[in-house]
Amino acid sequence: MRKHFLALGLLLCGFWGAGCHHRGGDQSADQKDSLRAEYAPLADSVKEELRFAWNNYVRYAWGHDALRPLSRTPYDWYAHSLLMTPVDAFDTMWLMGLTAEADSAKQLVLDSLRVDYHMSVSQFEVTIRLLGGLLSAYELDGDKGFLRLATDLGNRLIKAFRSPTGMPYRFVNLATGAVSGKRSNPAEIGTMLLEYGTLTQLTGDSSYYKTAKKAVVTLFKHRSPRTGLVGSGINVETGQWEQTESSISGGIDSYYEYLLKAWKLFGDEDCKRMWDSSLVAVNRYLSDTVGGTLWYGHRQMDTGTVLQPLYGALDAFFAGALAMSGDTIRARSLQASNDKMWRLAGLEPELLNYRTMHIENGYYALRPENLESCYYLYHYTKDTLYLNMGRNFFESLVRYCRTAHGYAAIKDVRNMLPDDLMESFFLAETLKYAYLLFASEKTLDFNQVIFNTEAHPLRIR
Ligand code: DMJ
Repeated sequence: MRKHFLALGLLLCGFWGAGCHHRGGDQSADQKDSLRAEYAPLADSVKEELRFAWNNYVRYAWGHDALRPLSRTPYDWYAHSLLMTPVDAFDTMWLMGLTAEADSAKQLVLDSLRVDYHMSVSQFEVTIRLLGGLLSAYELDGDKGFLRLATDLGNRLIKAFRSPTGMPYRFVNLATGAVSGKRSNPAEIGTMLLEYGTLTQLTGDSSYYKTAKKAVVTLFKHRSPRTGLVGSGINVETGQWEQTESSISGGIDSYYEYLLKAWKLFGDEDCKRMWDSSLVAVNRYLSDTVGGTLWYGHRQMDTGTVLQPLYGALDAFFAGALAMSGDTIRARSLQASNDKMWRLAGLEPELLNYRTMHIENGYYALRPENLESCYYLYHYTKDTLYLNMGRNFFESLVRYCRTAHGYAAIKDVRNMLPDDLMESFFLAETLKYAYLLFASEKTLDFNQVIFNTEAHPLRIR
């Protein structure tokens, strides 16, 4: 492994496109791509909005997990802060070339992040935001302090997998390893492969990936023998399904995403087989075409019976996954639906009945998935349609969600009233994908990385 670290240090500059001096974000250097040059001012605007969001975090929530922009107060998930926003935002600022801001986040994280508090945390949220953020920070910046924190955190989180089935409990106490939350779901069981696999590659300890993969294989084996679908609630002690509603929505979404991405990131052929087989089931039973428009709804996992024609902001990731898996036709079609969902009220709702087009839940949490898919669609098709779509998404974010002291979620897209929270994923994901969509491709070499579900780029080896 020692050899590996040396090699990594030497290679860090070359793998990230922009090179160490620029730290990314130098769109003007992209002379060859005149179309991209037209969008460079938009990339600059996104960067300014990130700076604005970060400055308000610094001013009103420094040292805490997130900012409440309306009350100008900090928000913490648990009794102690885990510095969600600085960890989540670091790589975005690094890629944008916001050097001073990235340095301040780095200092805060290295000086004060503690991962040994006596408190029970969501192993899923802490894995995707913190572990993913620390690993990506290490791969970009090279400071071993990030890797030390990531390894310490990984060693604590992995205790969540000590269940009779090997599928992780939902919560783990960072200090004691005590677990709770036996009723879990595919997303919270299957969204650790990329982070644990990267930790394995960086430390040489194979147990991280083995543990995460065993849980995913177990979950996959519990799919319905008849349809191949998974449900939305499973008991990790007994392996019994407790909620049999199947969808690509929240609670299941990133389980599928990681099957595909673990194959891409690690070349894991088992994951490819599980993805291929899951995709057949999802397309067969969950896809639903209404008046020529493609959606993915909710079905009973064993019978495929239609339960609800629901689709929402979280489901929007699937267009990008389809594009990444090579199905550009379905990907384009689904991204057209994503755009339609966004335009319905001017911002996308959390949940939509796509048959009646009635908004069932109008909350908008500053979610990234629609912009994320737009970024993938543009990458794979180079169709300017997606640049224009992304421009509209970004402009409506500025129009409706920007407040005097940061960006705010929206209580209901039918009245656009702001809610007092700026989630860390707005800085990790939403603005990162917007920036990468408009910026020079030299900012980040797409073919060298796979983004974890929180948009932290992890390097393909
Ligand atoms: C993020 O934390 C991740 O993208 C996760 O996979 C889903 N929820 C949020 C963003 O919407």
